[in-house]
Amino acid sequence: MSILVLPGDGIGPEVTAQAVKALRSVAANGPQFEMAEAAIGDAGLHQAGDPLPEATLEAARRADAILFGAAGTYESDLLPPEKRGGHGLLRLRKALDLFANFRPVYAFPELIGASTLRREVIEGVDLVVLRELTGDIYFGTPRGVERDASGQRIGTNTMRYTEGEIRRVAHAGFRAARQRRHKLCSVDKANVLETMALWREVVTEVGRDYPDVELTHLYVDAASMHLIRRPRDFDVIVTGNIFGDILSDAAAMLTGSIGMLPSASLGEGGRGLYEPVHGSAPDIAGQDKANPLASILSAAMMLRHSLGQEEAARAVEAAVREVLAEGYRTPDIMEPGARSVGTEAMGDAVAAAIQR
Ligand code: GGG
Repeated sequence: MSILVLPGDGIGPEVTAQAVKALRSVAANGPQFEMAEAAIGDAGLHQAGDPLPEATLEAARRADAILFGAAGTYESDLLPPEKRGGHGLLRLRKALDLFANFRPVYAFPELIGASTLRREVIEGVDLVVLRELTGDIYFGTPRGVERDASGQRIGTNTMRYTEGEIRRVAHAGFRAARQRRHKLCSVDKANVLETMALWREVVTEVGRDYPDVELTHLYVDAASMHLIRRPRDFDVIVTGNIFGDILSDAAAMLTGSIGMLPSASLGEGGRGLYEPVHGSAPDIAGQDKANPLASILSAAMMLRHSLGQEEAARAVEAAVREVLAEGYRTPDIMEPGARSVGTEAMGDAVAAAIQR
């Protein structure tokens, strides 16, 4: 089983190192992995002049699974698109056609006290945001910045989805709902945007193949309100690229911190890309402050979905629960009376718990 590790930028390398530690701990008693590392994001730009170097893409195509950290920094965000670290990640997802990004939002009972939201709202939250990942305003053309006749700059992006792109992610959503509580909520903005009217029409058509799944529709504005007001009512949410990006960050707060949210980006084959939902957080990079649990939980998703190691995946998830129950907390989830630890110590604690 081959794993390509792409640590990336900012806190990416720190949190990914802890996930690798967890995988090595798993391998000590069980499945063996071949791990290789490559550059992406600003790191790719510095090393090979490209945020997605050809060698990295080739290695990604060969690997059974990819463990990704984070890409981009504030500095590169202001450069032309081909020089932005974050675009290396977008290009990688697109090149591998990883269109279905599953972002589980689970409120660990041990962390209810760490959340700033009321206990009665978040207790029992267990939902999945399924974000379409290879279309939408992120990739639609025309795009760019140009000048009009008066010399004023105009920025353009285009929200675009083909019927086929909507259909395949809708199927992924219905299949996921079938594995869970049989409820799918499709989120769009069909009252204003043509692209999203098509989205709603196609999801409704696909829904006829899944009579056992209860399908509902919400506009994204209403969905963001209900997600905070009554999150337990949601099971699987399927939505487009930009709405999924925003809604999942909001939903992260139901768990206590965005540092708790893992993700799996899957295509039609078994290969997947696994990454924490959070970005590179350059403001806390190199300070041993970042929460590595989202990265470690992403490694658990990788074991389950791409490597066929269900038992190992459960062992990693159980280890995370164990360290939370023991009171280990990074700064983002700190609460009175807990054991304050940094990135490394949290990774060590999880690796040790996997051995027990
Ligand atoms: N680990 C997630 C990450 O690095 N995010 C930074 C980024 O560029 N994200 C773009 C996106 O997810 O659409």
